[in-house]
Amino acid sequence: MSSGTGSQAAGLVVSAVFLVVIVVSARYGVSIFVQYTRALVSSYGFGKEPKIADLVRQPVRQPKDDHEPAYDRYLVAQAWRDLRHAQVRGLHAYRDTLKKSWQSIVDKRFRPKLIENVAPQQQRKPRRITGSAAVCCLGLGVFVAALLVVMAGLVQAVVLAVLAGIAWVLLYVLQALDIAVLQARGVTNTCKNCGHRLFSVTYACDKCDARHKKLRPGRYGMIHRICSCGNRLPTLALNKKYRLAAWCTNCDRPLTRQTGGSAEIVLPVFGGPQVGKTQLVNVLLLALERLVQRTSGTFEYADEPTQVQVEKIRKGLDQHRIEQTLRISAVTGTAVHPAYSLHVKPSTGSAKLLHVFDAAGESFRSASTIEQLSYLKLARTMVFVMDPLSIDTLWDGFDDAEQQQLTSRRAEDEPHVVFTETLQTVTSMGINTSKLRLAVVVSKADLVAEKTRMIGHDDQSVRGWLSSLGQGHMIRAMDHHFGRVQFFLTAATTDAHQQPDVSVEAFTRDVLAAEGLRLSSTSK
Ligand SMILES: Nc1nc2c(ncn2[C@@H]2O[C@H](COP(=O)(O)OP(=O)(O)O)[C@@H](O)[C@H]2O)c(=O)[nH]1
Ligand SMILES: [Mg+2]
Ligand SMILES: [Zn+2]
Ligand SMILES: [Zn+2]
Repeated sequence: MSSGTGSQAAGLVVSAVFLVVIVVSARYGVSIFVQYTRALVSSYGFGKEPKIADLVRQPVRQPKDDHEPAYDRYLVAQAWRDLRHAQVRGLHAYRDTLKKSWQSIVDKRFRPKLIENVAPQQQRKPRRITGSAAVCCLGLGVFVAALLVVMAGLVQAVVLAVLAGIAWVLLYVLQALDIAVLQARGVTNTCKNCGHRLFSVTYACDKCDARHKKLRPGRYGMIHRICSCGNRLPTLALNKKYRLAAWCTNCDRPLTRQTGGSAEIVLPVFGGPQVGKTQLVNVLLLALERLVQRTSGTFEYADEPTQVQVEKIRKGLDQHRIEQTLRISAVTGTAVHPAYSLHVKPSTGSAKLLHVFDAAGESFRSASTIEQLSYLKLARTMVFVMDPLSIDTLWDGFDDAEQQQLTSRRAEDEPHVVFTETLQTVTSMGINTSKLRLAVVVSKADLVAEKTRMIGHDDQSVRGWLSSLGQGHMIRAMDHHFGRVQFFLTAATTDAHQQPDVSVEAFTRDVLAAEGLRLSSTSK
């Protein structure tokens, strides 16, 4: 036998041994890894016996700090709990399979079971050499399986992290999109109670009333979130979240229905005490309802108080009772009256949420109440009401009997005094009046009808009449400080058929048209 063939044979033996070692080790490694994978698959809810992780319920009905009463978004928390759960179960499977393989080697090779009724010398002998080889193969298999398991774990974590990253970017994209759409449509959130414009609003769950302070795409959900009660809430205006009841984040009082769903018109009505602001606003509400109906649009009170107030006016439509109702609301009102709020959807064009603020003239005089006039900053049009009876030149033209009769309805302060005070207040609030429209309403036209019989109700005629009464200086000041000034002469009364006077209707139509809400009956 040559040394050549000898070394060839040795080479063959080594190769054969090597192959056997590889095959046996691979068998151990694969069986461990297969068991690990099975455990993973069932942990993620697949297969015949799924064993998913428990959903962690959060007892967050009373949220603390910045926690919202809602479940975390899947990729924020539960996904990582699921991953951990799957890995733990996978590793248990790994350990159990390893134990079983070890036990079987021990049983077969090192401590073979005694066979009953067989003589001791004929019992199976321990085979320590092949046993040790099997242990080595098992060690190798375990090592390779460990590498695979670590890699599989890493891949899962990386995939999850990438998904979470994508979701995180998407959140901001969604948020930005929602804000952009709202801005393009001119949608804002104004509190009718405190007069603040709000950047964020508190929403209430429509099932359990839990308050959600940051209902937008975020850690609790993308386009929806699950409230702690299990109810699904939309997180975007695009998703109509404005249909939920909402609360002001500034004064904690309720916002009008569907705030944040349409563009808003903020209309402050100001002037001295007794000039006729409240009466004008009330008749304006009636006029608006009529205008909308006539042009086949839709009209809806945006909240209870507005509805109640209008019902009151309608019930007491004979003049005496109107005045009584008005007097009550005028007395009980503090510096800040909650606005009257209405949703108006014209037959053509987009819907608007209109807030009419009846600003008590008195509040313009006190620095402490000016704080409460923040809604003035939101207005594009201001309505200044003045009582013609308070112009001395006109008043002196009435005889004693007439004066006696009218005196209870006359405002004391002369219009130019009130206007100057108001202008000072508005300017001190940092409002640039040159960008604003000013609608000047000369009220109580019915009471001065005798004096205005020859005078038209259009802007130029009213200006001419007021100038003739010595008000030219005030008119020039108005034109100087405001962007556009338009004069109206109105009788805030209703006729025998409970219809508002045409003068208020014309005023309402013109002022709202300038605000982009067209309600002209000719366009029917
Ligand atoms: N006849 C008539 N009376 C009016 C008119 N506007 C206001 N009044 C009366 O003037 C008084 C003061 O009105 P009110 O609206 O309470 O004034 P405010 O203090 O500016 O809110 C009340 O007696 C009203 O009935 C009007 O256009 N015609
Ligand atoms: Mg009033
Ligand atoms: Zn809820
Ligand atoms: Zn508020």
